[in-house]
Order: sequence, then C-alpha cells, then structure tokens
Amino acid sequence: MTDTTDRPEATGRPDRFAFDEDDVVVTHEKSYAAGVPAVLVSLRRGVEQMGPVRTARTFFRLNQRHGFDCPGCAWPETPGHRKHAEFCENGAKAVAEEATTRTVTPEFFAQHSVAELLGRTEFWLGQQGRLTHPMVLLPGATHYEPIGWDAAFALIAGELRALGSPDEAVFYTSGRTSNEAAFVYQLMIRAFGTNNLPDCSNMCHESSGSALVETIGIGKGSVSVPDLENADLIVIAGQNPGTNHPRMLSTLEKAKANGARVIAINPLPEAGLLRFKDPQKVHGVVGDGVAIADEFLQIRIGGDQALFQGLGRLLLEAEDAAPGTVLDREFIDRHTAGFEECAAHLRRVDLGTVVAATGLTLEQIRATADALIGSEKTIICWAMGLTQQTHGVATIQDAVNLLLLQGMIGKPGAGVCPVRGHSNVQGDRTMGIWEKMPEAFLAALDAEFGIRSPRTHGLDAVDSIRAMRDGTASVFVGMGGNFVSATPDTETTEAALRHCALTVQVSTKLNRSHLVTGRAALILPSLGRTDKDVQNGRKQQVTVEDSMSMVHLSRGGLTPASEQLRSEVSIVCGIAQALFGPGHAVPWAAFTADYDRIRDSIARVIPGFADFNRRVRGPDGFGLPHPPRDERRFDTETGKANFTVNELSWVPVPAGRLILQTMRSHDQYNTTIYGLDDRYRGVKGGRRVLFINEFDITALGYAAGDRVDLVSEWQTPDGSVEERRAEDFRLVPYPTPQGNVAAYYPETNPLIPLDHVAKKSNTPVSKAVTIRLERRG
Ligand SMILES: Nc1nc2c(c(=O)[nH]1)N[C@H]1C(S)=C(S)[C@@H](COP(=O)(O)OP(=O)(O)OC[C@H]3O[C@@H](n4cnc5c(=O)[nH]c(N)nc54)[C@H](O)[C@@H]3O)O[C@H]1N2
Ligand SMILES: Nc1nc2c(c(=O)[nH]1)N[C@H]1C(S)=C(S)[C@@H](COP(=O)(O)OP(=O)(O)OC[C@H]3O[C@@H](n4cnc5c(=O)[nH]c(N)nc54)[C@H](O)[C@@H]3O)O[C@H]1N2
Ligand SMILES: [Mo]
Repeated sequence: MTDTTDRPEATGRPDRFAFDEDDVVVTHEKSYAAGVPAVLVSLRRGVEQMGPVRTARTFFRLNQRHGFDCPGCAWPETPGHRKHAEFCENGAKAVAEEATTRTVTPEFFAQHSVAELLGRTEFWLGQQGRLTHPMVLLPGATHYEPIGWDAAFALIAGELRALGSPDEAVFYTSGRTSNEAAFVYQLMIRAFGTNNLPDCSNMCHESSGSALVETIGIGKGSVSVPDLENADLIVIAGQNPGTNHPRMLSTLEKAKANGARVIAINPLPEAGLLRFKDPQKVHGVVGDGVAIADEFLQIRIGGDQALFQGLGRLLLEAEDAAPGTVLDREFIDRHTAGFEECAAHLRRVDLGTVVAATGLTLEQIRATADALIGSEKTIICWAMGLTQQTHGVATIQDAVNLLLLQGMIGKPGAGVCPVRGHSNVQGDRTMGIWEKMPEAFLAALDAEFGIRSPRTHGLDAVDSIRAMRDGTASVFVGMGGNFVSATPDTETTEAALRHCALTVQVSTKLNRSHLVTGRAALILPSLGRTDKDVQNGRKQQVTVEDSMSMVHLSRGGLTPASEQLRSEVSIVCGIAQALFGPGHAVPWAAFTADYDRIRDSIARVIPGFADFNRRVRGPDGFGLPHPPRDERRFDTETGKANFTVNELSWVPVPAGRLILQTMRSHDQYNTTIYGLDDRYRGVKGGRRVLFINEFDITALGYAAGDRVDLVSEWQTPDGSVEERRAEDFRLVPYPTPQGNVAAYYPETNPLIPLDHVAKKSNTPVSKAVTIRLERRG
C-alpha cells in the first residue's frame, strides 16, 4: 500500500484556489488536524461568545471530575487521567455556543415575525443567543409571545388529552438530554400511553444497534479507551474523528506509541486521520505531528461491505493454506453460531466484484488481510459512513463476522467500537428512549410505578414524519434537537409538522424547528449542560453515559441566561403534573425536587444501575455491564455470537450521475453552524460547496468554481423517478473517488427522499444519494 499522508500534493491541485465571485475561498486542504490553530480558534470562539472571564471559568470545568460533561461528542475521558484541559477545539466551540452571553428575549420575538425568521439561515438563528422565556405562537399569529410556564404546561396537557389516542402524539429526543431527564420523559410518555419515542439515534447509529444486537446480543461497543491504547490494529471506517471526535486522536496517538497500526477507510483523505498535532503536548505545537493512519484505503461510497466480505474470504483462504494460524477455532467452536454457513458464503465472494465495488486494488485488499492476520488484537471503529447506507446493517454485520473469525470480541485490546455522536445518545437509549424497548424493561418500569406501559411498538423518526404527513399524528414534542433540519426530505418533513395541531420544542437555542410549526407552537427554554441547576434550594447534578458505557456525573456551574429557564427534568415533570393531575402514581414533584430520587428509581428499573447514587459519586463514575466484553456471554437467540450471511450490496454510479454523501464541516455541530469555515478541507467563508473529483468536473463539462443546482433522483416502487433540488452549490475539486461527491448537511437534506432508508434500521441514507448537476442560468 502506498503512504498517502501527503496525498493533497499527489493530486496535483493548485496550492491556493480562490473563487472570485463571492466569498467562498478554497485553499489547499490540510493534511493534519489540531495544533496551534485549534487552540487559538477555541479561545477566540469562547471570548467572542462569553467574554474572557466566563471563558476561563468554563473551559476549566469542562470534563473535570467536579465539572460538566462536554456537550460535544460522546468520546470518553481517559479513566483516572483527566488532564486539566481535557477538551478539544470543537468541544470548546460546543461549550461557547451554549455558554454564550447573547440572548433571545421576548423583545426579540416581538421584533421578528416567524415569517421573517424563516428567511434566516441556521447559522444566523443560532448566533442570536440563548432562549430566555417560554414563548407561544397562537393559531393564526405572526409572532411568538411570552407565556407563563403553567399556562404552557396546561396547553400541552389539553392538546394531548384531546387526542383520539395517545398514539397521535410523537415525542422526539436529541442525544444531549441527561439520563435523569430522559428517564422521566419516557416514563411520562409511557404513562400517557404511547411508545412513539423517535430519537436522533434513528438517524445516527440505529444501524449499529440493529447489527450488534443480532450478532453479539447488545447494541453497544465492546471496547474501552485502554483497549484502544493496547490494540495491535485499529480499523477506522466511515468516521472523521479529527472533526467529530477530536479527543479520539489523542487515544490513537497513544495506541500508536504502543505499537498499534491504524488503517483508515474513507472516500476522503480526512485531515485528522492523516496527521495530528496534539495541542496539549509540546511536540504537537511544533513540528509536523504524527501520522495517525498507517494505511489509507480510499474506498468508494458504499463499498465497505464488499471490502469486509473480501477480507473474510482472504482470511479463510489463509487459514486453508496454513491451518491453525489465522482463525480462532476455539472461540468459534465455543462461543459462536453459524460459522459454516457464513464461511461458505464468504468463500463464494468474487474478488473482482470487491475491487469494482471498493475502487481499491487487489494489492491493497490483500495487504489489509495480511494486517488482520498479523494482529492479535483488532478493533474496528466506525460512524456515519457505514450506518447511513442502505446496507448499513449488513455492512456492520460483515465487520463483526471478520472479528468473530479471529476471536476478537471479549478480550483485551480487541472488539467493536461504534463511535457515538451526541454526548448522551447512548445513555438516553439505556434510559428507555426507544420506540421498541424490550418487555423486561417495560415490565420493570410498570412494577416500579404501578403504571401499565403500552406494549405495541411506537414510531421512529421516519415513521413519525409519515404519520404527521398523513394526519395520524398531530402533536409533536421535541426534547432538544432540531427535528426539521436533522431529518431527510425537508419539504415533506416541513409539511408534516405544519399539519400538526401543536408543536413543542424544549430548547436552548433558536433553530428552524421553532419556525416550522403546527397551528400552535411552544418554545420551552431549558438549562444546558454548563448551567447551574438548583431545585428546592439544592444544587442538582445529572448523569450521562459515554460511548464506552461509562456513567458519570455532570454538574454545570454557570449562571443561567435567565431566571425563567427550567431544567429538562422540571419541564417534563411540569408537563406530567398538568397532564395527570394530583395524586398520580409517579411522584413527579419529588423527582423535580431531588434528582437522587429519580436515580433511586432508575437503580431499581435498569440492570447495571444498582446503588446508582453512591457509585456514580466515585471519582470516575462506573461502567455498565457488557456481557460479551466482560465474560464472552452473548444474549442472542442462539445464546452465542452469531455469524451472519449477508447478501452483498454496493453503490454503483449510474452514467452521468454522481453519488452524494452529506457530512459535517469542521465548523458545525449537526444543524448548529458555528462558522462558515472548514479549515481542514480548505474551505473558507461558505457552505454551499460540492466536493468533486477533478475528472468528473471535466467529464461533466464544468470548470472548478462553477455554480450548479443539485438534483436528486429517486426511483419509486412504481418505477417513476422523483426529483428533489438544492440550489446553488460551487464545484470544489477535491480528492474524492470518481463518481462520488460530498456536501454539507443540513443544506443537502432536501435531497434525501423520506423512503430512502437503511434496511432493518430505517435510518435515512444520508451517505448515498443519486444526484445529477444542473448548471445555474
Ligand atoms: N464537531 C462536531 N462533533 C460531532 C458532531 C458535529 O456535527 N460536529 N456530530 C456528532 C454526531 S451526532 C455524530 S453521529 C458524529 C458523526 O461523526 P462522523 O461519522 O465522523 O460524521 P460525518 O461528518 O457524517 O462523517 C462521515 C465520514 O464518513 C465518510 N464516509 C462517507 N461515506 C462513506 C462510505 O461509504 N464508506 C466509508 N468508509 N466512509 C464514508 C466521510 O467521508 C466522513 O469522513 O459526530 C459527533 N461529533
Ligand atoms: N443529511 C444528513 N442528515 C443527518 C445527518 C447526516 O450526516 N446527514 N446526521 C444525523 C445524525 S447522526 C444526528 S445525531 C441528527 C442530529 O439531530 P438533532 O439532535 O435533532 O440536531 P442537533 O443539531 O444536534 O440539535 C441542535 C438543537 O438542540 C438544542 N439543544 C442543544 N443543547 C440542548 C440541551 O442541552 N437541551 C435541550 N433541550 N436542547 C438542546 C438547541 O436548541 C439546538 O438548536 O441529524 C441527523 N441528520
Ligand atoms: Mo449522530
């Protein structure tokens, strides 16, 4: 394999490439991440949003033992080693965004009509600051106006009670919600009588959960930070850690210092994967930094399943050639089911097909197989590049097959590592935020509170949109997040929400979901992670679970943006009290007054949380049980880890068309736009860009910098083709595989058809949309 750490040079692109017509400037993409510029950007963003004193206080408490959990990503802190500055540039931006001293007050809403605000970008909306007061948009009104908390709760309760069935309401959750708030939220929803609990996971790692539950019996990753630090081989597929999980790079750097090899699988040569300068270390501040990836496999979009199957075949052949040297026969015999069928299937994989599907050479694929064969401890990490594919579940199951062949689950330094997104998305799921929680959970919940949870499965995100579109759901409640912008098929989704009687958003910042509303709408402003939360005269703390199943405390210290703000827990309990009236089976008032009471109930309902209040107060909190990791126990239907046989799929590029992946820039958090620069990809001052191979630019008759509309083409089951359009993008020549292009989310969400979803997980396929280009007039 070739060393591609200097890839940008190899593409022969000009060193600096500036468009002259507007302010998008494209410079050379960076081959390293972090370093001094990252530190400077962090501090600048902090001071801009909150002034120097609050910046210093806030950054000092970030991810500290007595501080708050970073609202950025779900990457864990290194146990026992919390450094003074355990944060990264993008964590700092997430914090600055929340801890800003700018405010959106009732006067702001009096000045700006909803119609006017709808004309603004997400970037502008987010920049206005923290929401300060509960606001209502009455039927027919043009402006939001203030409303008291009790009146807001009564309005929600009234609309919910007026529904023909509890299933006509949907309750969304985004992954920043604490364990305590998530637990009381799902409790209220189930006591009300529905399992309609769509969440951001449905658009995120749902494919990982589906794949892992079926194969290893639990939908969570099986490795810890020390496992990564001690691995021989780390495969990172479909993930851009330099931007989205920057603290992971420090872990990888340590792993490499301990001798690990890293293989990156990605259509794009992402900066963080190629080189990394740790800003917290002297050698990171001077010099070139370390190359994180030893090998870079520039795969075609959607080619990963073919690669994993091809590697499976090569492992089996190597075992045939030298029996007893490649497979872990003892592990396979004792702990797995389905080996023979899977092996027979893998042996039939055609390597020519693998080469065509992946765009890699046979040499690269063979060298990767050799790397696997030479490793005693392999970890596969992945994120959205694998999950948001039609065949995402199958792809991840084929990755699991590879690990099972070599016995790489349930031993130190080896395992599966789905790298989660939102800081508490994993915890929310543990707390019951899911439309199809298992019977054991529901029964325990019912026993604790004397309620009867419904047993029929509820709606996920895509099905909720369908229900609102079709009029079978008409109340929407969002616990955080930005449903309108995060979901696919923007036009359809907006029409669906406008179809509702009431839309309610519990939020910290203004976003588009406050502006695309039902007949009536509420904005309920909540405390964020960084804010001090005092109930009943006592400071409260909440808990979160990171990507590696560690549960720990988070306590904000900042003075909230207004005295009107309420915690998510108190908002949920307020709605519940209005909905159920006095004397309800659940002690809602006591829950708000003391979050320890909620944790006591969690301890009784959810396995692994025994003695929750005491254990979580230990220095680093505690880890949840993970049977495959802890004792090679697999709670699947067979009682073993399951090999699976997955039909091979990939994503060919139709003639004259392109396959679009929609991804994050270095300057955003999902739908929250921090700024208009993507430093690592060399773009400045604009987001409407299409990263495209130079060859495709020429072949399609364009020149770099041309403006185009993106038109997606979706073949419906009846054979007709639906078109969707996103206007005015600049062509930016970029080292992406031919036929594969990339642009930012959420600007491209209007292109993604609602029905374009992953098999089994129902996750929108945000990483493979067929488009064509149209020149702008
Ligand atoms: N700063 C910051 N941090 C974040 C977020 C944020 O927006 N900003 N979001 C958070 C959330 S919710 C999440 S889920 C995570 C997301 O973290 P990522 O999954 O890293 O996010 P994306 O930007 O979607 O990047 C997907 C990566 O997959 C690659 N890719 C696309 N298609 C394919 C494919 O077919 N095969 C392979 N092998 N690779 C492919 C893309 O080139 C890109 O590098 O980050 C979390 N952390
Ligand atoms: N095309 C495309 N679409 C995608 C993706 C993609 O890669 N491509 N990625 C998908 C993924 S992985 C995800 S996770 C989803 C994200 O979907 P969401 O989680 O719904 O979106 P966010 O942008 O993270 O939500 C931001 C809003 O959350 C609110 N907020 C922030 N902090 C708090 C808090 O502490 N409490 C409360 N109550 N509110 C808060 C703020 O008002 C802010 O405006 O998007 C998905 N959509
Ligand atoms: Mo996510």
